[in-house]
Amino acid sequence: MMKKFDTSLYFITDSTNYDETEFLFRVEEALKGGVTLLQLREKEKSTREYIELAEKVHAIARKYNVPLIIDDRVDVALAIDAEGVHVGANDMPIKTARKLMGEDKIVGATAKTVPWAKDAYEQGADYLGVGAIYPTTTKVKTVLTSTDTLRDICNAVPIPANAIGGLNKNNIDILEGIPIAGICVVSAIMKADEPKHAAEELKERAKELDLI
Ligand code: TZP
Ligand code: MG
Repeated sequence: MMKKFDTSLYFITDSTNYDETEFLFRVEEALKGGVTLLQLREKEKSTREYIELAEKVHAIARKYNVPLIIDDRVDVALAIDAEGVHVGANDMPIKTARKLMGEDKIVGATAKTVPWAKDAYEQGADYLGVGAIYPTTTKVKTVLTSTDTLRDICNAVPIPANAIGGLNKNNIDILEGIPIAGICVVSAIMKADEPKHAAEELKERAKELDLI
């Protein structure tokens, strides 16, 4: 079965510092600005709160035909019938996530080395997030990944690989010529004065550079 998803402008949310109304507004603005894939990423919420927010975000994403990926939590993804889940190094093993989610759902994984990327692919990952390319201000346990490693990963696996970490419209030129499928951002859109405009500008720049 062909899963249709487009990782070219992958927006990962962070609700920290926003009330729910403002958060949902920002998410919708980002979708209006051309985000192609959306991830809900919550680290502090209770299971109940995560599910409630995920349902609201899912309803918005559906209006724009954008698949919703849930970070880390297969249970939350299944509970709201999200289109997918993203698992990192300390989350559920990819093959377990795949087994629980089924073949028709999107399972994304994090990879920072070529062997790790190949293993993720073999375990059934549909796409990879690779980084951090630049230091990030988003709360995450990560280390930097070089653009050489990013290029090697893109060439080593047949699934889409996205760059992530500290990326914004002024610094994505570093990715020029690397066969990524797209870029993942949190802050560049989430914390922008105007998330819609930020998404539009980022997409424009990525297209100019022939990244997407
Ligand atoms: N994984 C590696 S870097 C990162 C994640 C989740 C955060 C990216 O956030 P930002 O704000 O785009 O740097
Ligand atoms: Mg995770």
